[in-house]
Amino acid sequence: MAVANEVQKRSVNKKSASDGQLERKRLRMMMLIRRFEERTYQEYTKPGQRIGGFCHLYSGQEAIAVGIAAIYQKGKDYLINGYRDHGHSLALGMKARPAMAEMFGRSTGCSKGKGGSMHFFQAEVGNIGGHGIVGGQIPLGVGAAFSCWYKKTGGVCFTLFGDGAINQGTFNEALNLASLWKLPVIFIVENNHMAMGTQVERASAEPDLAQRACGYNMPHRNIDGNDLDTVIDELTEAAEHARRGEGPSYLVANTYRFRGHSMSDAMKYRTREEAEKARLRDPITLYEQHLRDRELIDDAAVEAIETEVRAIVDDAAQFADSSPHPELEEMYKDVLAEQYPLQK
Ligand SMILES: Cc1ncc(C[n+]2csc(CCOP(=O)(O)OP(=O)(O)O)c2C)c(N)n1
Ligand SMILES: [Mg+2]
Repeated sequence: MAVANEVQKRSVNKKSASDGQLERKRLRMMMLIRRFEERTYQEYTKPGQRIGGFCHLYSGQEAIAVGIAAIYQKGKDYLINGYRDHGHSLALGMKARPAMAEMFGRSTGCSKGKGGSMHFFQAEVGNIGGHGIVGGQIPLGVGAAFSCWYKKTGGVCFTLFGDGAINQGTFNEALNLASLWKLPVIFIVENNHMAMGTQVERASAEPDLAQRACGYNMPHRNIDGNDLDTVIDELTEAAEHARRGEGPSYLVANTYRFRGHSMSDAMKYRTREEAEKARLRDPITLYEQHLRDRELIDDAAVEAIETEVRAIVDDAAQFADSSPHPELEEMYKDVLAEQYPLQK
């Protein structure tokens, strides 16, 4: 796991409430995402499998989604993503029930059961998916940022993609235009160091992925994507830059995915030692320890959160399982959105 030029800017979040309520909320959200993903894994793999299709879990990368949510301005901002999208949707406020129902392909799901794991959307909060084509979302994110600029909304578009996606041609087109036109977009590479079974070093001629943005005349840096406070600080800076009209930034959030690429992955491309070492930097454990050091949380509080998120996810699974499948006539509906809700 090469993490070159890593900027470790852990700092105390000065804006947070002194009683730690905000911090506990963030820890809770990371724990909810983890629980949701682990339950999804169980539902996918157990006999009588209720979840089908492609499914990519976010376990290990939670600090990035929760860091974005900490500074995201609902009603103004957009978030666009690849297919590893459950965590971001939950962090932006999607309830576990419609999220799990979407996994089960039920009509009560966030995409009415027609999108599945890779196509979580929640248009009313600017969550514009959930995209299965690697790198396809990068220019779409620039388009959303263009609309923020054109309408002077003050919004920014958080555009997320993986380390594998930066080798797609769309990356070049999107970064160039965004910088040339100074669009309010934050490019966030979720660098889990693997694209399916291919390590970054085997796919990128320049393994320091921050260097990839050198030719686009925009701020670019590596950040510790497992440290929630660092993610928040770095994103705050990038968002202020964009909201001031100074254009895009490019952040490489270095992290690690704990599970396989998708559900059928024997993970022969990595050693047990590598995976175990990565677990030592589990973003949830790191943040929990950080809150303990600051005496903002104790055993009882952590246990209470664990119990709560378990109950939320159990309820979501029951809800999903008892929800109906979409009717056949639903098949051709929602294919084209004539008007996007935020454009009203
Ligand atoms: C255009 C395109 N090519 C290939 C694929 C198959 N594919 C799905 S995921 C993936 C790896 C992408 O890895 P990365 O961008 O690092 O994201 P991660 O899965 O690590 O989050 C590939 C090659 C695809 N979905 N789209
Ligand atoms: Mg990757």
